[in-house]
Amino acid sequence: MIKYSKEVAKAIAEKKPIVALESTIISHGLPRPRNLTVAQEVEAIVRETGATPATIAILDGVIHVGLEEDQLDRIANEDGVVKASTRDLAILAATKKSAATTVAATAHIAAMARISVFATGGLGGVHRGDGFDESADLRGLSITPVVIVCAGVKSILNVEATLERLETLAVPVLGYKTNKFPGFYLTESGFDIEHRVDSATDIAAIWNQRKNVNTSESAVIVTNPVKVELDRALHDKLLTNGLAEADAHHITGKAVTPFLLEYFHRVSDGKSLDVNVEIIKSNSRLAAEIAIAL
Ligand code: PSU
Ligand code: MN
Repeated sequence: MIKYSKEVAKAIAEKKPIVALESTIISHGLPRPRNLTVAQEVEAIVRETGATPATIAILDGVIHVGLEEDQLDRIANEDGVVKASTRDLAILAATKKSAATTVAATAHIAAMARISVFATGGLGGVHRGDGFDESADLRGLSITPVVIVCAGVKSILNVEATLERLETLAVPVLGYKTNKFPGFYLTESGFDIEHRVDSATDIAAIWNQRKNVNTSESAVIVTNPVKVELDRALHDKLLTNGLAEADAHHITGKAVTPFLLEYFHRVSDGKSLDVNVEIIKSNSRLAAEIAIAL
């Protein structure tokens, strides 16, 4: 069911470290034309660090693990590319449509391909507000064995409720060189993390112990705080106004996250975009180091 890129097929054959990368961030998280450049830069960072990048997406109903140049271009620029979660995979395969994969779907496919390390920007989680909206990323990570590197959960979410859900779902959360849960655009979200790790080897040691204690079925979340955060006053203003705007436009379901990210990037005149790009780059570098340590 999986089509591998030439580079990823070679890395598998040679048992080299591989890092899975998601594609919704490219198609629905970053604006054109910068989305394609960033996707290429992130792959380059993984290579420079000594691992092989495997950007995951669905093209014409086929699961791709690793994209050739023209395929990455399709994900970045084709209008018909939808945002797909795990539940959509069979539908896409049957209808031969193309889609970018969310954290949940990418982790699912990475596990299918026996890739254990995955880098993204910010996880999905429990949304703010009265309407019940919880990202499929949470349930997905509770049943999918991957190390996922992120900058926490997106700050547009209810971070406290998301942390509680991760506890309920028995998904371990580690702070990379920090005891504070990162806040995506912000270095700290205001919540603590119990478990700090200081190196890729620390993370590999935890990963390797899981089979001994029979907890190998879930993901391990590694949170990597962004070094230079978005101005806090600007962040809070964007958040309040962005949530009101989403409400006024009756944005619901899977459109909520792309809408809010686009709002942040547009209204901050690209300031939030620069931070988002830094997040993805830094997470990809750390993910490559972890893949090598594993
Ligand atoms: N991280 C980013 N930008 C993104 C995402 C993550 O920096 O666009 C995507 C991921 O694909 C994640 C999705 O799975 O947002 C969450 O969407 P939702 O809240 O609808 O589950
Ligand atoms: Mn949702």
